[in-house]
Amino acid sequence: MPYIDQDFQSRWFDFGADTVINTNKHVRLTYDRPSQTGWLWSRLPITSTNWQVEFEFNIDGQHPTLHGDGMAVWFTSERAKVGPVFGFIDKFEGLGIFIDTYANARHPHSFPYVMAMVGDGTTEYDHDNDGKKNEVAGCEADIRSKQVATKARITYYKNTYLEVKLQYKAWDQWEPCFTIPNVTIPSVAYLGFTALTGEVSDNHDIISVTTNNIVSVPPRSYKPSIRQQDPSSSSWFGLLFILKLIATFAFLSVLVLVYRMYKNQSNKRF
Ligand SMILES: [Ca+2]
Repeated sequence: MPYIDQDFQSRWFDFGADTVINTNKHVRLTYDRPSQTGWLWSRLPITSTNWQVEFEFNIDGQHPTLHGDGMAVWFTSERAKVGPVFGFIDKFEGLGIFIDTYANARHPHSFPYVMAMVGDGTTEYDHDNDGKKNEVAGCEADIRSKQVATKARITYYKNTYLEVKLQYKAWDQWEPCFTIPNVTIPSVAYLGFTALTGEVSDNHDIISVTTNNIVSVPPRSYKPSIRQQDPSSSSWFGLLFILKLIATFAFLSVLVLVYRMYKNQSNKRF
């Protein structure tokens, strides 16, 4: 899975701050070092009405008990800015889903904690309380340093609901995290991934990102069952298939060329 081409560019995403790309391995938003922040943002906004975003990530570090601060997934009207909310700006407009690995305050639930905040462009993130004032929905999820690949699947039906499921216990076993009814994301929203370390730290990596348009209507209950995905669905990092197509096309072109040359030479004989 090549993340970038030979010019160190990705067609769909760009990255900045402390983000480092290890080609064919991951996009590392932060190293396991203090005071790091990194971002990976889609260059273009999400245009489909209903969609599903699935991404594989990895969070791990050296320290057995103290680690943080966590990472975030964004669907916001702004992009590619650096700030204090898991690496993105405060008072953002849109949806933030935070994978919070460090408890700034005491809570009845454990950490890591995955929570959603809908920003209106003016509300501040309740930093000292791990966003408790802003929390729309959340779940506990033991997603650090797992043997199984850790993934999140976010399904959005406009004005209907948004659902987050996580894979971290077993392969293809999706744990429901939360469903938010009647959530609206800005009509022009960019997809972003950011991470932040402070005094405590972790490696925060993005392994892959896939987006799909959903063309079927949402079911009445909040349990999506059978979905059809339209053929234009895109796998932003899954460029291997396209590369294979290009390679096949190039191979065929060479064949045609050789055949023509051969034919020309044959014609000259007459
Ligand atoms: Ca926190």
